[in-house]
Order: sequence, then C-alpha cells, then structure tokens
Amino acid sequence: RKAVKLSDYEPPAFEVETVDLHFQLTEDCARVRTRMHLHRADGVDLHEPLHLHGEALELEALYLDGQPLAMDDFLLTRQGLSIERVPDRFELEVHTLLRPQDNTSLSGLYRSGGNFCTQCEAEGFRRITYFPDRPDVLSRFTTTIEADRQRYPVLLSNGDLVDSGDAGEGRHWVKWVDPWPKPSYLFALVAGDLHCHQDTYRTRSGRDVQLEFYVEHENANRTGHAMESLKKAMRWDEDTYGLEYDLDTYMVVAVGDFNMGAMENKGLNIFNTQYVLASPETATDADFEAVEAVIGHEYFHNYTGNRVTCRDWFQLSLKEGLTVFREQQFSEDMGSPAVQRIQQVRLLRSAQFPEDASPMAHPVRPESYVEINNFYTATVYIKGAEVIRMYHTLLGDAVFRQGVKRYLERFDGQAVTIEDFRQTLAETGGRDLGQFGRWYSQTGTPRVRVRDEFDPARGRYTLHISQSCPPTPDQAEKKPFHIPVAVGLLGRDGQALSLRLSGESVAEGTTRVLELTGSEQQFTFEGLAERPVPSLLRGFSAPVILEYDYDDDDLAFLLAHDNDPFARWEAGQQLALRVILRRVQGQASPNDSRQVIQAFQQVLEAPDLDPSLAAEALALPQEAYLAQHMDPADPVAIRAAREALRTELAQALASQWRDTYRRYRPEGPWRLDADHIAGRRLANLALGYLGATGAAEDNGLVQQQYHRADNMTDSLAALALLADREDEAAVTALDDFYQRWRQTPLVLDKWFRVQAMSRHPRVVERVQALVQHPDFDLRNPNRVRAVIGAFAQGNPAAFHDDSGTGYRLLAAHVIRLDAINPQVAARMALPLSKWQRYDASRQKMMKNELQRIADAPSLSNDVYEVVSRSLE
Ligand code: BAL
Ligand code: ZN
Repeated sequence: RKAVKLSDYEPPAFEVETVDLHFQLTEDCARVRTRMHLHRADGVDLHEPLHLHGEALELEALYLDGQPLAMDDFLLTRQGLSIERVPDRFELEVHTLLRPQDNTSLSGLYRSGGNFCTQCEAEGFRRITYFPDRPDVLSRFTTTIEADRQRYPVLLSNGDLVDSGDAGEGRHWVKWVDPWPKPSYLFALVAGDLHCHQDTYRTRSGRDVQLEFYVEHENANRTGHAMESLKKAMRWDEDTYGLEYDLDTYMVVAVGDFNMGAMENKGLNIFNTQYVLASPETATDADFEAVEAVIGHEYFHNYTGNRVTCRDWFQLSLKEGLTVFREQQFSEDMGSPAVQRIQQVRLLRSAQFPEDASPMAHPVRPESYVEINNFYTATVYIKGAEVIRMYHTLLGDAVFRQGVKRYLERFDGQAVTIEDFRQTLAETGGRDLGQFGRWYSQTGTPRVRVRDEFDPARGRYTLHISQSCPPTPDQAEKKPFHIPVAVGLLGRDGQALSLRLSGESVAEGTTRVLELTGSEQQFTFEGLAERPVPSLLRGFSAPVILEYDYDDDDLAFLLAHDNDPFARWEAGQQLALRVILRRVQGQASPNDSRQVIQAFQQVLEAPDLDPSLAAEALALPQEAYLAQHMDPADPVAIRAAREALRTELAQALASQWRDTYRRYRPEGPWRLDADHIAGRRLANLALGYLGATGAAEDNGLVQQQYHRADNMTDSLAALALLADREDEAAVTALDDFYQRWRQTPLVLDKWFRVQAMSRHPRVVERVQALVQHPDFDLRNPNRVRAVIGAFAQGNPAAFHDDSGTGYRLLAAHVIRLDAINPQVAARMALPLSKWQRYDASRQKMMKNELQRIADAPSLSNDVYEVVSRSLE
C-alpha cells in the first residue's frame, strides 16, 4: 500500500474557482450534480492531465464545457478519475450517485438517526463527488439541496441561505452560497427533521449574528449550555485575538453517529451530540466543561484553520495545535488556570507520552502516512498545543498574540505551512526560532536532567541542565531541542525567592524561563543566603520528562509551599508515584505511606484550601502514567499497589474524608457555578476514598448518594464506586440506572463505560457480556468507545489480564469493526501497538493478536497501517 510523503508535495495543477453542487436526496440514494470552473495553475505544463479524487461513487455522467465525455475520454479507477487532455480554462460537470444509507464509515454523506449529514475532513468529500480533494484547492461553493419536505424540513449547508422553493411531489429545495473560498474538507450538508434553538450575538463592531443549534426534537431542552458557551467563545476571540465572526449565521448540528468530537465546517459545524447536549440530570460537570471547550475549539477554527488553512495534511498541527492551544487559553480564562493546566498535563502524559514510546510514534509534523485519518493523534493535537504554548512562553503573551494576528492577516484565504507560522512569529518577536523547528520534525519525548550545586561562600546556586531524546523507530539520532525551562527557588522557610542570574544587577520575579538550547548548559543564581529548594519546569513549561534527584522530604516541602500551583501538584504526584513504584518493586517501607498520608492530611487541613486544586492534589497518579516508570510495565501489579495505597489513605484519613465530604458537598439544588463544581469535585473525591474504607457507614453513604442525587455528576460518581463492588446494592444501582436511561444514548454510554472501566473482580467477563448486550452497536462510535475503548485504554489491569482474554476480545472487535468503520477500528487497535512495554508473555499474546488482525481479509488502509507499523 502506498505511503504519501511530505517530500513529494507538489502544488495543485488545476485550481477550482467555483463549485456548484446540487443534491437530490431520496430514501435509497443521493444524486449529486457538480458543476465546477477550473483553470490550469500558472506555469503548469499544457499536457498535464486533470486528476480528480473519487471513492465509493457511481459516475453517471461527465461533461466538459457542456459536451458529454465518452468512457474512453477519461480513466476511472477506485481512487478517482483522470482526463488526459483539458483546455486551460473549462467547465466540468459531474453526476454521481451515492448510497448514504449504506455508508457506515461515517465519512462523506451518511445517515444518522434518520437524517442526512456529512463529514469531509480529511478526505470525505471525494465520497460525494469527483474533485481535487486536497486542502490547498480553495473554491467558492454554492449548494442546492432538494429533498422530501416532510421528512427533511431542515436543509443546511455552508454560508448564507439565498433562495428556496417548492420542487413538486411533496419535495422542496434550498440554495446556500458560501462567500468565503474554502477547501473541500470544510464542506457540510445536513438534511433532517430537527429542532432549532435560535439566539443572536452582537459582535463588537455591532453586527448581529444569528446563532442556531439544531438537535433532535427530544433534545430540545439540552442546548442552553452550548449556546452560552458559543457566545462566550465569540466574545473571548474578539477580546483576546481581535477576531470577529465573518458570516451572518453560525450553525451547529448535533448528530449521534460521529467519528470525531466535532467538525469546524465553515458556518455549519457538525458535532457529536456528546459535545452539544447537556442538562444537569444527564451531563456531569466534566461534560459541561467539555461542551464549552469543544464549542470554543470549533469556533476558534473559523480563523485558525478555515480562513487560514493547511497546505497539505502533514501540516495538520498548524491548525490543530494552534486551535487546541487557543481552546486551552479560553478554558483557563473561563475557569481555574491551574486546574486546567494540571488536567492538560495529565492528558498529555497518559495519551501522548505512550504514543511517543510506541511504534506509532511520529513527529508533530509527520513525514509520511498511508491513511491520514490515523494522524489525528495526541501528538498532532496535544503535543502540537504544547509546542504552541512554548512559542507563547518564549515570546511573551503580547508578542505571541501580535504574531498570530500578523499570521492571520498575511495568509488570509491561503493554505500554508508550519514554517510560515514559525517565520511570522520569529519576525514579530525579532527572534531566531530555527532550532525551535525541531519540535515539529523530531519524534519523541525529550529528557531534561537537572543537577545542582551550591557555593555557600559566594552565595551562588548553579543548575546544570542537560537534555537527551531516546531513539524512536523513525529516527535514531536527535539534535538538541530549544526548551524553555521555567524555574523558581524556595527558601528553607518556604518563601519564594527573588531571582538574580549571574550578570544581572537586581533580583526580579520569582519565576525565570531558562532557555536550554545545547545538550548541556549551566545557569547560576546569585545572592543566596542558603541552599534553596528548586521548583523546576513550573507550569510544565515544556513537554519533557524532568529528572532531578529530589528526596521525599523535598517533595513534601514543595507540596506544602511551592508558590507555583502546578509545581505544587506535581510534587505531590511525584511523591505518590515513587511510593507506589516502591511497593510494586516490593521495596516499600512503612515510612513511605506515613509520608504520603501526612502530606495528604496537610492538603486537607490547609486553612486556605482551594477545593478544586485540592481535588487534583489528592488524586493518585493514573495507572497509565505509573506504567511509564516501569520496564517492563506490569499493569496488574500497578493496580494492586495503587489500590493498596488508596485503601491506606482511605482508612488513615477516614474521619478527614467524612468531614470533607460533609463540608464541601454543595447544599441545595444543583448549580453550575465555580463553587458548586469545585465542591462536588472535592466531595466526590472524598467519597471515592470513603468507598475504600470498608466501613459499612461509608458504603451506605455511597448508596445514599446514588439514590438521592439530583444531578449526573453525583449520580455517576456513586455509580462508578458501586460498579467496582459485587454486592446486591451494586446490582440494584446498575439496573436502576439502565432502566432510567436506556432511551438516552449519551447516558447509556456512561452505563456501559463505568462497567467497562470498573475494578470489579470479574470485569473481563462483564465486558464480554456488554458486547453481547442488545444496546451494544458497532455502528455507533460513541458506544464502541464507551465499551471497547474504555476497556482497552481506560482499564489497563483488566485489558492486560494474564489470560490474554482482553487482547483476544479487542482483536475480534477490531476485525468486525473494520468492515463497518475503518477509522474507528484503527483507533481501537492502538492499545495493541504498545506491546513492547510489557513482559515476554504479554508481548507474545499481543503480537499474536496483531498478526491475527493483519491476516484478516480485506483489511482497510486504516487498520493495515496501525498493525503493520506495530509489527515492523
Ligand atoms: N478538524 C477535526 C475536528 C477538530 O479538530 O476540530
Ligand atoms: Zn480541531
């Protein structure tokens, strides 16, 4: 199978000025008539043939400048259509027939819940019509949709509605014109019977924008939060980046069957229902936050992605890294920056670091792919956002924003590269960012090692900082990265010290960003009366693994005193991490637990406790993160050691947990404000520990919370604890939840997920039963993720069960799913790609399952690429 390479990039030979689409939608097929005006690009040879992409299409007719083409005038393959001889400028009309009803890949035009919708990124438009389906071909689109009036009263596409009418025989039509040139991946169409929640937003220049959320009628009362989030995002982008919306209408449609989270189609976002629908009884606080973040993300793409797009798909992080970073800034401004940062880093470590350590490792700007859908990864998105954050750290907020504005102005309406962005920032900041470019081209997680020395006679403290990056399957040698390392120093009294580097005359500020560019450098601070405790990589200033020989007392000290909230949290995590790892290795001393218990007690009893930060500090490191510190990783032993420490913490601090639960659990009816959210977080964290004390009163409290909760956050927190248990109360609660929510897909997903992720002793058997459940459906990606994804990615101890049952179950489902939805199948297969991290017996079983998938007949490119790279 052919790999596409960055080095093979050629600009398009033909440009498409206008595209006029006509859709005729019926119950068994869709007919699409596409009329486009093309011209040969400057400097392109006269004999260059025209190539159009096309997949899973039936070609019904083809006209060039009004003349029908015969079969021998063009070449038709499974990938597209070529016409050998075309004029410099011409009109092409293509008639295609497609079957959205049978399209289970959810790419192109498909049906969801009886409605029609599209997903064109990355290469779905070629499943609608023959077209140069690449992001550097930008055209003006006009779309006419004709369908049955009663079944599909709502007919939507990009841009402005300009006309509509009756088509006879109970059918109607509408015409949309999008004034902004765009690549085909941003095209969208929706036809259905949908409820519309309307509102308006007045931009800062005084224009009224119509906001419309379209959902199925039964969800009519669940769009309020998404609407408010959209208005906040629009205001935020005006205030922060000076960017104002550029059409008269902004539409969002929620669909239940969707491969991604959401899609930023111009003027017509299509969303997974998961990121639109939210009401207190059906959505958790985390769901509410995710809706706000994803609504923001897709809105921010209107500039970073849509107005300025990517030259080719290797540049995906140009729009995704930048837009995730903008989304993160938005979430930080809407809530607690420190909590947001902790959550971002947790995700980076649990999702991206393992990717970097696997055969699927790739740079933020990959260099080759077989199937681009496999590169919508944690590396491109989350590490991509970390790289943008480092630009922000190095340049400062004002210069960074000025640079982004200049980039958007300079390249408006163009398809550009990651280098174009970097050059614009370098120019704006007057800095050489050449070496920084390695963050895009080099794979892997760098290690930053810090050593220190103190010279008491001179009052000098020196940090020796070195870097290295282990080889990855694609690159043996790495050159040094440009790494911003934010540091602070604490006096022995716990006070943050003012910092003066050698060569400076006055001390200033308590955090400094040191720029590491060589493989080893030293940085000396002057004027210190005593040896300080260093606070390193504050705010997680770079996506690296930091190594410094803190002793346990230093970590406890930093957890108590560090004035950087991220570094304070990190110290607690590192302390818990080393205690758990010592247990795994059978080297735990009783003093270990005492130190963690004491540290946690201090957090709980601090007079200035911030409940949402405390909830982060009191959560033990995730199993996936712990596993990265063990070679080979033993997920079963990690689970056991982590649970043992949890139980000790639960029992030793039982009265504090009870007290915390009572004190912070919000009084009165549910509210979505910062106080209530933080209160629920801390109370539910305390409840989690109480679930592990073994005391009857605490078990009763869990049951009581489940049965009395007036909101999904509290109900689900209790249900997740019950799902770990084998008793009657657990069975009753799970059954009650199912009966209550069986008709509400997003909530039923939660019922599946808590069971797939549970620590129930027979969880593997339970998952085997869940995939047989009548409500389990391989055609629905959310349901697949809630069961297969949650089990294989979110329950390592169960997935890696010594019997190998977890691996077999996953492989069997990947094979079945591949015939239905290759994109989702490839994603589900990823846990198997990480086989190198485990012992010989697990490695063998995992590779056997990868081989079994590889041997399956008619494998998609998507799954083929994952399994073949994993087995290389
Ligand atoms: N562009 C695909 C969905 C997203 O990242 O917004
Ligand atoms: Zn995005």
